Amino acid sequence: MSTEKLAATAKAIVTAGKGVLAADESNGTMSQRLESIGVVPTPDTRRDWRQLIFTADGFGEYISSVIMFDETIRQSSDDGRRLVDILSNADIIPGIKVDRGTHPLAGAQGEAVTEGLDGLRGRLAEYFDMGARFTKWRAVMSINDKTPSDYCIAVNAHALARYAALAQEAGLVPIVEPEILMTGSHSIGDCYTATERTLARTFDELSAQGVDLSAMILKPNMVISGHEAPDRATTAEVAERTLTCLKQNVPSDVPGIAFLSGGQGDEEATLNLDAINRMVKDEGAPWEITYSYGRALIATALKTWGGSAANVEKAQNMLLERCRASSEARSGAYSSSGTII
Ligand code: 5MM
Repeated sequence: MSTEKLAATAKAIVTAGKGVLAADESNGTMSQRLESIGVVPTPDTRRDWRQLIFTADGFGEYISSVIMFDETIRQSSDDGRRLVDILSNADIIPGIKVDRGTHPLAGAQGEAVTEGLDGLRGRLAEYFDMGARFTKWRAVMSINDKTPSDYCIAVNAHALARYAALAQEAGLVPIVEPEILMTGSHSIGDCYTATERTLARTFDELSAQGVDLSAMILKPNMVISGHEAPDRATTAEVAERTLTCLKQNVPSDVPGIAFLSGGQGDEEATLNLDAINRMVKDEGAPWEITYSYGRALIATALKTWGGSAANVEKAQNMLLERCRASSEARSGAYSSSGTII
């Protein structure tokens, strides 16, 4: 596929007013989420949940693209339509998570490396044939007094770049997700430093491995205090530190940045994205800035559903409400009262 076509898909993923839904929970994570609402996890109940999301009327007004897990891209709705076709027919770009999760990094106590490069070329070709047009790979780094180590950042950056190069070769736009976890009591300053080191190394590797930056999307964490930090930074500080860190470390060739929510509450993730985009309105930025949220979009809807067919419409409305709020925040026009300002 031509670079122009890939770059056009990347731009479509971050198109004005829309963002990405990360519905790529692996079976283990999705099963835990279902158990938390009293639903027995099976392929069918996981399918029912994804079907509820993908068939929400008006979902495509706010969502440009959806990241799926391997099981989902192979499934059909209860009336026999392929889930991937339901997305495509609604003009939503189907994507697929291609990493195989995080594993302990040898020689680095408590740190992890993301695996999944073996056989990746073949898997990418299969996903392209199934209708996927973009992919995602997530690396995770945590903050404590010794981490993230240079070693952990380097191996994950190298793997992210190898994945991204293979994805582009297969005609798929790579979403590159280096995540600094919010777990812990670290300060926003510690998060800034870890994010900066990780982004700098990741873009070094992407360039060294010939990845076309105009045909990829960056999915970073916001620069934010740890969950258990005694004095968590304000929304204004998060916006200021995040935008500064990105401006210093993300080349302007990249068309878009789509944040993960990382365990922020849904309202917190919305307000922070809104504050960042308000700053962008004042001072400008070279990239589109949007969302690629998982938990921040689905948490309330999942609880509302509770596995009952009777609650599907109510849950879809909750989902659409969070999508609409994120869409407004993506333009720096969110007010928690729900009015666009
Ligand atoms: C949806 O969660 C994804 C991870 O699931 P597994 O750990 O089960 O593979 C994850 O990759 C997600 O896409 C990102 O972390 C962003 O999700 P959040 O919930 O942080 O916005």
